[in-house]
Amino acid sequence: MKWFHEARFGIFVHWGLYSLLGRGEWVMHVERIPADEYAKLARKFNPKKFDADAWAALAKEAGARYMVLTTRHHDGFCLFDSSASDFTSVKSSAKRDFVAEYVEALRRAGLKIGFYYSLLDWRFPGYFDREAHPESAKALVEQAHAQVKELMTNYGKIDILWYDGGWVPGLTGEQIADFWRAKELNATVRKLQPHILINNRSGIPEDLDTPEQHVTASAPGRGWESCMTMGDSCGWGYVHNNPNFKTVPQLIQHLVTAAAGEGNYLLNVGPKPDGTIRKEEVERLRAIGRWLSVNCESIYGSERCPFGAGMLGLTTAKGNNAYLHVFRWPKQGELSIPGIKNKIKSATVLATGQHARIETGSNCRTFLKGLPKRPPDPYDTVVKLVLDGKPEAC
Ligand code: H79
Repeated sequence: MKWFHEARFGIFVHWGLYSLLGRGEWVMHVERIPADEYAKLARKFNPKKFDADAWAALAKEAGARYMVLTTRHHDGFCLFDSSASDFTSVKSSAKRDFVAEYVEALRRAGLKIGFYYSLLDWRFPGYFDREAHPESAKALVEQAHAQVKELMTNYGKIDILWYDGGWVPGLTGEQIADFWRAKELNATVRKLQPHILINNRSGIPEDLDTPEQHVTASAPGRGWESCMTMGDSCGWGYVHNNPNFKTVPQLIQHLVTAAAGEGNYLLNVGPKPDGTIRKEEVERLRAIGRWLSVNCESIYGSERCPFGAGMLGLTTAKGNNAYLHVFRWPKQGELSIPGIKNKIKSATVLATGQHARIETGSNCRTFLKGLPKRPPDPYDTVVKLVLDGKPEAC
């Protein structure tokens, strides 16, 4: 878990046949497109501009430390070579193993490597009705075992296995793990990839909780990672007209909220069918990267801080340092922070290097003065507090 806690920020990539339609990754199911009709998209999926090095370079520019790619989503189409299925990018018009290209590019860039894999596959009637189609249900589970083994065997060291689609109609809790034979599967995964982190979506908690579309911390000591879309929540895959892209400060606040709870933020992009990443996403990732280049020490390897930032934002910590994340810079440029027990040795604005004058009042009140009236950083001004020991609240 060490690298994972150091990382704090990853990029999720949803990309597959559905990208061609531009109505999100659920389009086949929601629009009830028959499997044979949907499969014809494989003939059109030939992304000439796909460049895994460009994806990796953008992730690095954003300050992310890892990526997670949909090696296969609920439609069953694989971006990798599989002996368990013909419905793959290798056996259709592209004739490329995109997972292999992705892995090689991430390794070159020094990024950690995550594989998203959907256990469910809408093409199997046995997924929807196990009793009517027992053979299909059995084949579905066998395919999942075979493909996870391929992914864990053919691409060298993999850092995260991100299951999804474990949900099975009518089953709950342990029944889900039993249906997928997840205990057996994950034991095999760990034998093949001893260092891997596995998420909690195969019916077994494993290493990581995965809040989706919200940032909510798990109990201290438990690994967690919030995944979110940049635009409307129904579209992880490319959505042609996506009118509600979050603003840069919203995205930065999500990242800081995750870091404040000792968790990670997995921010999604949905590349276009040609493999390029749209302007709206590129711009936002670059802006986050610019912010992180100045403020990274408050994020990477962050710890929980026992005191907050009052009305102004959130706090993170590391060792004897606390970081005030001021999202809402106050009118007179004087910060009022309640609840700090420590003696503060210095208070510095990371964006400008300016030192604040420190005054303390009764009731454990701290005032940071002499700062500008306008926010030094329009997104989140981080003030680093060097303390006399580990942060303590009063
Ligand atoms: O891969 C992404 C989603 O496709 C997947 N998990 C993330 C990481 C996911 N699987 N299930 N769900 C999300 C929740 C299901 C939401 C739905 Fe809908 C509500 C499916 C149908 C109605 C949202 C709205 C998606 C399509 C319409």
